[in-house]
Amino acid sequence: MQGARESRGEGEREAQLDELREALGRTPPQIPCKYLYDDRGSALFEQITQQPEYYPTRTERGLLRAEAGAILSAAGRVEEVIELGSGAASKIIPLLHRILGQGRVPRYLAVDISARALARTRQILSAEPGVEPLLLRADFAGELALPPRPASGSRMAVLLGGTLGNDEDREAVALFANLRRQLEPGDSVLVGANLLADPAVIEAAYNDAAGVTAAFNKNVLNVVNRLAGSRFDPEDFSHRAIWNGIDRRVEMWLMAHRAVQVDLGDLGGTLRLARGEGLRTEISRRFTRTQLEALLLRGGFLPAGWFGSDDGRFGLALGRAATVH
Ligand code: AVJ
Repeated sequence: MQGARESRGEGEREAQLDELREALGRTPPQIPCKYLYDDRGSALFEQITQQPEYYPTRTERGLLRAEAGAILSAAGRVEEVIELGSGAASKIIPLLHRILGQGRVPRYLAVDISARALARTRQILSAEPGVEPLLLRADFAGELALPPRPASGSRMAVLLGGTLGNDEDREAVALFANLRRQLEPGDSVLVGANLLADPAVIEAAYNDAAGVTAAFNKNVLNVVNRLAGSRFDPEDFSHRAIWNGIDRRVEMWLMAHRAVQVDLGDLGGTLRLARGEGLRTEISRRFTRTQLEALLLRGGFLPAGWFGSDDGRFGLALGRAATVH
């Protein structure tokens, strides 16, 4: 058993090294954003959500609280909520309460790539009598080993926090299509997404005065160093987050403030960057309702509800799993 576990860990590391090698080899070089979320990164992200400039979490939480009833009516007899990227599970409680209020006991399956995030999920849910959380550590972009369906009622997958914004269209459609294959007609997906807003407001959210986002961004270099034995020095890089109005997304970069040559360890070779060149560590897109509904449709979900915040900065799209012909 032990051996099997070790070889799985080793296989996982090899896959991560391949992925990093490929991403760092692009022009410009990139680090996939999921590497931002080691234990420290997950803790820093939680701190980001508490910064005054970072509006998405607050806006989405308010929206979910206000619309929980309407969302559940539109989704129809939900017995199980599957949260993809549960993190600190800070936003899902009103939905679960509403199901409890309808006299049913919701099942709550939390899926996250981070063991620390799942531990936080369990801690937060322990204050919620009547909800039995199931925890699944997995990369939800891949195949999910879902437990058997509830005996009656439907399943609702939720992807909150604007996580979808990290994906290009192709990846977003693949994510929905993959999810659709694991659901039945009548099940649904609820997607929280950032919408177009004033670029100044958006840029401020990714350049908080306290520097938490900068620390979060630079931490990814420690994650790569630990995984690959590479020798990035976070001190050589500055945090940069800019609004790209052509592709309608925030881009997070780590810019070298001097010429650097980085020994890439087990990734092999050396990464050379001139002063002012950088690595892209994240995209965070801003959508329109039409765009989101088109992505859902392409992934096999029929648009079944829309819930927008009063300030227009955030929206929740409900999709219903379409019958496959
Ligand atoms: C967790 C992906 C939604 O894109 O706003 C926050 C991550 N990056 N500050 C986002 C993030 C920088 C966040 N998501």
